[in-house]
Formats: sequence, structure tokens, C-alpha cells
Amino acid sequence: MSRLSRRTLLTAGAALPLFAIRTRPAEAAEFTYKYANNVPLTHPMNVRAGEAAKRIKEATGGRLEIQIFPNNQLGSDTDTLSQLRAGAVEMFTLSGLILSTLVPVASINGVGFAFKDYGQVWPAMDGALGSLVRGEIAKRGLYAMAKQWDNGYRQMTSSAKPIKTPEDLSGFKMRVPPSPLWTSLFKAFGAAPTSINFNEVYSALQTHIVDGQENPLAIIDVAKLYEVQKYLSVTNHMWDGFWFLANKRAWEALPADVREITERELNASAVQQRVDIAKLNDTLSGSLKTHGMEFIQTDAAAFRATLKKAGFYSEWQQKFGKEAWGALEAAVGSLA
Ligand code: X2X
Repeated sequence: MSRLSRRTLLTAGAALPLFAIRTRPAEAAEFTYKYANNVPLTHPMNVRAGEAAKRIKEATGGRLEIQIFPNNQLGSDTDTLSQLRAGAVEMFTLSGLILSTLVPVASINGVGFAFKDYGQVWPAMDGALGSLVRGEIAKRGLYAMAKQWDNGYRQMTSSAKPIKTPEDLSGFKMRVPPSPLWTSLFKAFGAAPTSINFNEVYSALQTHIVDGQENPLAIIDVAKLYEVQKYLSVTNHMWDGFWFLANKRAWEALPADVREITERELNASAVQQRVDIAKLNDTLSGSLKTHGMEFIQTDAAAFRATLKKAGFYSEWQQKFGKEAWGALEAAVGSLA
């Protein structure tokens, strides 16, 4: 029902005896929530979130309708985080590293070369480390669903020259997402990082404001970054995931059973989306090469040694503090 007809109905209703006032039509949801994200509709996060929204609508008998706004339609990540806090957007998936501008500990999974593989990632993020982060998120007026969604292991791309060694990064104009940890990481590599929100990355690369960026294969593919980047260095320098966030007031406004269904279905979709991303990791290199990208293998130990020498690990050990750093090392082993 359009806003106009609803208003008309309410006005008309005022003149009618009480029993004649129509309640909302069966097809209108009691709660209509906006869910915003930064990736194109074709990304597994939107595919799986769309499925979850459908199941949630069914399982709640139509009480909650989640409308998806992909691709930063409602604004950059930085803007959308403000809208989420204000309640103008009810739900948002955001990288923990960008969320760290509000919840500092949320960038902890982005410590360079911390997680060896997914066998270390998910037990940590579904376990003690993830709980610690979610606890801090809750203190900031936001609610994080238990299961994180996968962004992936990040790889470096460049239009200017192939990056093979850490020395190749010296002075390199690299786009990083807005997050102190990202800037610190690329400064430690000796690069010249520039913070740019994702919705401006394609044009920043196209106009050579920056010469490179770093993202998982799935993002490089769905955002067509291969059109403006030539070289892809397989660095796996960081694992990154999205927290599925809700504005706390909006979340708590939902009846308990609706909340339970919503969290259950979102978490179920998150687990499926993780499998999608893992599969894409195995298949996308072929298609990115077809699009003209040249793949470069790198020596992770050399990049890691550069970070260590630059004091990256000791700096962030200090910043995160004993408890959080301890939870990270309990999951991945000693980093210092
Ligand atoms: O901004 C990025 O590079 C992206 C899409 O990977 C994140 O959401 C952090």
C-alpha cells in the first residue's frame, strides 16, 4: 500500500466507528528493515542474504521484511555506519576493520598473516575471539549476529607494475579501506596507503589516483576490478570478514521470536556463504586470467618478515592489549 493511500485510509478511519477501522492489510509487514551492504548483487553475500530474507519473511508469517540495498546504494561504508548508528538503516554488513573506527578491537582479525587458513579462522571467529569482539560491538549500540560472513583472504593488485617482493611496495600508491590497521599495515610494508571507501575504488584505480588495491578474488571479480588492474599478487596478507550488524534499538524492537528466527536464518546463510567463497577461491583464478590478469606468486615469509622488522606486530600487540592479543594468539599461535 502506498503512503498516500494509507494516509487516506487512516483519515477516513477517523470518521468511522471503531469496529470498522481496518487493521493493516495482511501483506504489509509489521517491521520493514533496510539491510545495506557494499557489494554488487552478484556477490555470494547478497545471494545468501536474499535467501535468508525470504525464509525470514516466511517463518515470521510476514512480520519482518528485510529489504536489501546492495552496492553502497545508500552511501559509502563510512556513511552507512553512521546511518546504522542513527537507526536510518537497520542492518548492515561491515568489515571488522572498518568497524574498528567505532569498536577498536574489531580490526583484530586483520593482523597481517595471522590466520594460516580457514581451519584457524572459523573456530576463532565463531569462538572466543569472535565473542570478545561481539561483546565490544554490543557496548556501542549495535548488535552483531553470531556468525560472521566471509569476505576472504586478501590479494594485492596493481596496474603499474607487478608486486613480487615487499621491496616492490616501496612508495607504492595503494588504496586501503578506511581503517587505522590497514594504513599501518601498508606503511609497515613501506607503501604509500590512501584510505578510500569501496564505492570509489574503481574510479580511483581508473584515474590513477592510486596504482593498486587489495581485495579477495570474489570482490576483484564481481566489482570488475580486472578492467582497471593488470597484475594480481597472491599474497594472502590478511583474512577479512563481514559482521552482520543491526542497530540495537531496531533489533530489540523485534519480538523475541522474530529475533530468534532472524538470527537463526542469517547465521545459516552465513555458513553457506562461507562455502560459496571458498569455492570461488578455487575457481576464480582461471576466470580472472581470462579477463587478462597476470598472476604473481609471492613468498609470504618475506612479507611477514618486513612487517616484523617494521615493528608492526609489537605496535598492535600494545594497541589491542593483553586479553585480545592473547585470544588471537590462542587461535593462531605466537605472532611476535
Ligand atoms: O572495501 C573493501 O575493500 C572491501 C569490499 O573488501 C571491504 O568491505 C573491506
